[in-house]
Amino acid sequence: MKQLVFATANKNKIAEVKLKLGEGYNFLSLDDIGCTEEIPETTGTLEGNALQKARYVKDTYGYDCFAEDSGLEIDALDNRPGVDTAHYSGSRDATANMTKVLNELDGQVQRNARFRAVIALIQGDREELFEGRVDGYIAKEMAGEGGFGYDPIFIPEEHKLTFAQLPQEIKKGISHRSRAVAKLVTYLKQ
Ligand code: ITT
Repeated sequence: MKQLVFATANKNKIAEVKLKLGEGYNFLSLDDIGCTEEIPETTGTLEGNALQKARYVKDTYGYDCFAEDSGLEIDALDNRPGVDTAHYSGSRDATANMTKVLNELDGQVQRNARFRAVIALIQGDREELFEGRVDGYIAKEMAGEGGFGYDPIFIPEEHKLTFAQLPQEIKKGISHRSRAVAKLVTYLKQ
């Protein structure tokens, strides 16, 4: 069976991806390969950071792997928080991050936004990128208990509820990550 490492420390991402990858691959996490250090994400783009993380794991540990970088891009904020999504307020605290976004959009009518995910896959010396996105807008206030990160303030355009209010099965069906993963899985099954 082929081995593939998912280079993320985010357990929510692992749970979302694991089911989809299915059989045929022995799926390993960073914990499984003993990688506990913080992997650098310093390129300034989602594409660059995803590649940077995957190359780090390939170069340091030797495994074929994929890494994902995702972020929230808000039109009225010139696509911020973007690559800074995970620690926009200066910490990784989701409530602090969402509060910063809501304050910056205070009084703003144009609230269009998107989640974007980029997956970088390295197998041997081949590198591939896969992108997924979901369009929507930023709610006026936080709502809902499900999901993680910015889910309480993101309303996907095909629904009237936030990702945190929607059943997680619906979120998983339309999320940026699931769309990027679907492309990855199609590629891996070819
Ligand atoms: P790794 O780098 O270890 O993969 P991370 O949490 O640091 O995990 P990112 O650098 O990709 O992940 O940061 C993306 C951030 O974007 C994440 O921490 C969340 O705050 C937010 N985010 C990504 N996908 C999301 C989703 O489906 N729902 C809500 N917020 C999300």
